Amino acid sequence: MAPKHLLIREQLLAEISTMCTDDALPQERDLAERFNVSRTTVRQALRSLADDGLIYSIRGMGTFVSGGRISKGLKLTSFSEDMRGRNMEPSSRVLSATERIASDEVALNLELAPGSSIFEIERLRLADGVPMCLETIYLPAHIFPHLLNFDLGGSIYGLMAEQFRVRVETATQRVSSQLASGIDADLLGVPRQAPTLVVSRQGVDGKGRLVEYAVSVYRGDRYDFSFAVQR
Ligand code: 16G
Repeated sequence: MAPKHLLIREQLLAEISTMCTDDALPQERDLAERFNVSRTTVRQALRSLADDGLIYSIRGMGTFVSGGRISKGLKLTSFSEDMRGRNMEPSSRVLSATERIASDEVALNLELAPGSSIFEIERLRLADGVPMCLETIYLPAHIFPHLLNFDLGGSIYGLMAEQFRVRVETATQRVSSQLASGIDADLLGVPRQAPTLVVSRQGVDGKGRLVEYAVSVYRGDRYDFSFAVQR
């Protein structure tokens, strides 16, 4: 059986999806009583929901439902995991998938020698059928042989793990803003020149190899990024 805190997380997730932004969750003590578990277990479930950006706490006030945005934290996750964690069904429209020689920018970001071969896959990512992000990923061809023969409409991280035993363990990310071009705006279903958040990721596997360079263009109205900072 799944650990208790995961079962409680699932139940709370179902409740949160019917609640409105900034609605208060019941007190820790009441949840512990209702689920017949310790407060430590309740706290564990709440912490995991908070880590995923679904709820937030204000000291002395309680815990509340986060806004309609997907809040990205410090956890390394895939698009599919992000959506499923929020009870949404991920899907993709593959816009293009090719094998080519890496451009200078891509070669630099994957630390490949000039002239190296890469796969370039461009996909529109949707949640419950609603466009969320436009993603272009570049993968070294020697690490993922015959990649284009596989179904690219599902989770690429799932495919990497199952077919190639490669897992992105750490990543360096850069976030910038950009006004949506005409084509991007049409695909994302936002007005032209709408603000977007562009996140580039250099993904490193357990062996320390750069296995992915990805550029994701997120709808500015659906995403935010939150970090704990320290002095
Ligand atoms: C995320 C990653 C992207 C990765 C994708 C895999 C960021 C900024 N980017 O969108 O690098 O390729 O997930 O998702 O988080 P998938 O496994 O659902 O295809």
